[in-house]
This record gives sequence, structure tokens and C-alpha cells, in this order.
Amino acid sequence: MSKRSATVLALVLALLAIAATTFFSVHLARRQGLEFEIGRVFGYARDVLRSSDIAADQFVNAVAMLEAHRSAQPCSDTIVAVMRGLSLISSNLKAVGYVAGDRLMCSSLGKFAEGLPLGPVDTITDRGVALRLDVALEFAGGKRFTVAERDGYAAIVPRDMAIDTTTRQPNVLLATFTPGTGELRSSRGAVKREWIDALGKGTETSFVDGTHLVAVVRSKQYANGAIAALPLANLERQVRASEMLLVPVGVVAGIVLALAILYFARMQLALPAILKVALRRHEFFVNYQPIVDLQTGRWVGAEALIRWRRHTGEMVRPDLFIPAAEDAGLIRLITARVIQLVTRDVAGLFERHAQFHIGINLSSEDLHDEATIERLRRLAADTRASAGNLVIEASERGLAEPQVAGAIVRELRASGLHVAIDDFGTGYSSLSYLERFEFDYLKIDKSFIDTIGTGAATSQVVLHIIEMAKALKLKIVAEGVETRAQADFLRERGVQYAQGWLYGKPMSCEELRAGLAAGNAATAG
Ligand code: G
Ligand code: G
Ligand code: MN
Repeated sequence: MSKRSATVLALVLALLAIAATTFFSVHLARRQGLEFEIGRVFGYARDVLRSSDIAADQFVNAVAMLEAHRSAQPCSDTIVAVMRGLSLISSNLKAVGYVAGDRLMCSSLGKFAEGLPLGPVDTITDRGVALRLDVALEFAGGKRFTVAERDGYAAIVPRDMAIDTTTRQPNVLLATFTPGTGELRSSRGAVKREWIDALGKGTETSFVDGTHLVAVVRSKQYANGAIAALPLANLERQVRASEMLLVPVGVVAGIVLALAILYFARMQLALPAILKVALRRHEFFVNYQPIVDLQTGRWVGAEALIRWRRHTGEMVRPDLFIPAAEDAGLIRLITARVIQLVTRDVAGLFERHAQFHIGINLSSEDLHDEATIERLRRLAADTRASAGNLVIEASERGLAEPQVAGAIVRELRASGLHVAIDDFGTGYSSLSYLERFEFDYLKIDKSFIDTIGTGAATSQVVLHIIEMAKALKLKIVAEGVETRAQADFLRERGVQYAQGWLYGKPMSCEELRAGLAAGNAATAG
């Protein structure tokens, strides 16, 4: 990709980041607003229903109490006194009375000699309660009531009692209904009878109908239902309020993301130039991580790991700049520098520690370049390395063209270098590589070592890798060993070598030499 098109791509990505976070925050505001309003409309509907259910509860209690006092005279003074007591303790009932033949004969309000006509019953609920939905009581100034009746006993409730509970919200539509018949009992505002049908067999539902957000609920105990509806304009107001909060946050997040994209893109684009300068300024050095014998715990070798400390003092991780160097075609220069640094670092080492080895990572380009052979032969000569003192580490990704890489690997082995297949198991065709190339070591990737003792489904894989390496007579190095349990497991399975924080982190060449001088090295034999 050209620098120009990469810049354009980064810009497009940055703009997309802003657009996406903005879009997302608008969407989120809308959803939050809707959720809030749905909660509110259900709240109203449940309030209304609760009020109806309390009235029903109190009616049921009143009937039970009156049944207990039943006598030949249902309107005796004693009974009327009980009715008074009941109406006093029943917050949602206006009066409790006795009905005979569509007439209210007596009630907590007194006795009526001829009885007050109530009119015919409108509905009988499935629990056998007869409902008169719209009774005008003359002595109450023509105010309208609902009268519930069972076995002659009746409760008188103001028709709009349940829907009066939330009068402080003027633009809320409220209604009560009888679920069995789907009839509206009382309503405030333009409540539609069809809304009841939306409930079906369920106990609650919500939906948008034209200009309103509607909630319909039904009692699980009584033949009571309630409806609440809020104008959608409220929702819009709610959404705008959420948007005021979320969209600025989303836009800022988008801008931060966009800046991060641009920063990394610039960094990535500038990296080749920066790497060249870093090579010139000698900003690279090498750390060595010990590889130990799992039986004795002694050091048998070390892997050379490149480190980059910028002139600013900032350390850049190799997993960031190695891939960038590979992309920019600069990795061979880096490998050459590593070889140069190792030459200097290990001078005289193999004379004192004849069995010790140093591992050097090679990238794909190195393994497809004849010049690598010469460089490594010179390293072997300069460090007086014997066979096996130098090990090259090649990952599967590095062996992309097996013919070319295979010839180079053979040449290197012929010169006395040993070869390790690195990060084993993370590539695509580990097995075919094992057939094609002659390796000395197999390095099991840390990701498999991590699964040991976890019971994860993949924890079996490490056993298969070990068996396979044994069958191919490869020496095994387990990478990234961090716990004693992992080390014990590997030792018991016949793995000879390990590398990891349990034994040592990557260290400077001075520390490596000091450790060797202190007798950490495996002795010959
Ligand atoms: O320890 P560390 O974080 O350095 O290793 C990160 C990655 O960088 C590892 O996958 C390692 O193989 C790679 N790496 C470290 N040093 C070198 C090197 O000198 N050459 C190449 N090609 N890769 C290296
Ligand atoms: O070249 P390779 O990918 O094998 O490089 C080894 C990488 O693993 C390096 O980044 C090294 O720092 C890292 N490493 C080595 N031992 C451990 C360990 O015990 N734990 C963790 N987390 N990383 C390790
Ligand atoms: Mn390696």
C-alpha cells in the first residue's frame, strides 16, 4: 500500500469512528428514552390496577365479614353497624351495603325504606361478582359509582376512583376495563377499546399506537384491567434529554478514537524512517532469557530477544516494531544488527561453557535470503561456536516458501547450527512443516503451556504436541513456564527444557554472564 492511500485509509477510518460513535450515541439515547417512557407508562397502568385490586380485596373481605354475621335480617341495626365499620376500614370503598332485586336496601350510609334503584347488572365476572358500572346516586348529587355485588352484599366505589390516582399528570390517558368482556369501565382521555385486545392472553403488554405509547395490564387475582397511555411527544422530549447528555460524550469519544487512529497510522507510516534512524543511533540491544533443563534446573542456553530503547527513553515492544519492520522490508537489517550485538555479547562465552547455546530469532525474509547463511557462519566463526552452540528459531510463518527456506535451513545445519521451530502450534500447518524440515528443537508456544491444569478443552493439545515431538526425536522447549505446577507437569511428561518467568525473565548479557559465572550453567556430561 502506498503512503498516500494509507493516509487516506486512516482518515476514512477516523471519520468512520466519529460517525459510528455519534450514530451509536443517538441510538442509545433513543433506546434509553424509550425504556424510560415504557417504564413510566407501565408504572401508571400498574398504579391504576393496584387501586382496582385493593378495592376488590376490600370487597372480598367485606363480603366474608358480612357472611359471618348473616342473619334473617340483612339490614338489621347490628349489620348496618358492621357495614359502617367495614366502610371505615376500607380505604377504596365509599360504602358497603345490601342489595335485593336491583335495589340498595341499606348501607353504611343508612337504611332506605323502599330501597334505592340501582338499575340492571352490566357484567358478571368469572368469580360471580355482578357489576353495575354506571350508577348515579341521587342523594350523592348525581355522582357516578360502580357497584360490585355478591350474594346480595355490595360495595360502592366512585366510578373514577382507580384512574383518579394520578391526576397530577394531565396528559396521561388512563382507563380501567374488565378483561373477560373487554369492556371499558372508566376512562380519562381518548382511550381506545381495541388497546385491550392487544393484551391477548398475557398479563401485560406495551406498544405504540399512532400518537401514544400504550401499556395494558391485567390483574392475576381479579377481573380487573388497566390501561395507561402517554403522548409520544413526551418520549421525544425524553430522547432529546438523553441525547443532550449522550451525543456530546459520543462525539468526544469518536474524536478521541479518530485521533488515536491517526496517531497510530502516522506512527506506522513513519516507523520505517524511525527504525532506520534507530539503527543508525544504535538504539537496539539484546536481552537473553535462560532456557533450563527441567531435571536439574540449570541453564542450557538462552534466547536472544531484541530490545529497543528510543532516544526519548521510551521502550518499544518487539511485537509492535518487528511486524512493522517485516512489512517495511527492514527486518533483515534488524536481524543483522542482532547478529552483530550477539557477536559482541557472547565473545568468549562458548570457550567457558561449551554446552551452552544461544537462540536467535529469524524472520521469514531472513529465511528466504542466502545472505543469512554467510552472516550466521561469520557469527559462528567470530564466537568460536561449536556445533549446537548457535540455534536459530524459525516460526512457521517464517517458512512460507518451503523450497527456498528448506535449502537455507539445510545449509545452516550443515554448518553446525541447530534449528528450532518456534511458537509451535500457532501457525496453520505445523504438521506439514515437521515433515518437510529437519529441526533439532520444538518450542511449544506459551498459549498451550497456559492451558496446563486449567481443565480447558484445549489442555489436551499440549500432550499431543509432546508425543509428536518425541516421535520425531525433537528436543522440546516449553515456552512461558510461569508456575511450578506447569514445570512438574512437563517434566513428568518427559519434556527436557523450559523457558519462562519461573526460571528467569529476559536479562542483560552482563546478568547472563554473571549467572553463568555463579554456576547456573549445566556442566558437560
Ligand atoms: O520477549 P519479547 O517481548 O521480546 O518477544 C516478543 C516477540 O518478538 C517474540 O515473538 C519474539 O519471537 C520476537 N522477537 C524478539 N527478538 C527478535 C529478533 O531478534 N528477531 C525477530 N525476528 N523477532 C524477535
Ligand atoms: O520468540 P518467542 O515468541 O518465543 O518469544 C518469547 C516471548 O515470550 C517473549 O516476548 C518473552 O518475553 C515472552 N516470555 C517468555 N517467558 C514468559 C513467561 O513466563 N510469561 C510471559 N507472560 N511471557 C514470557
Ligand atoms: Mn523465539
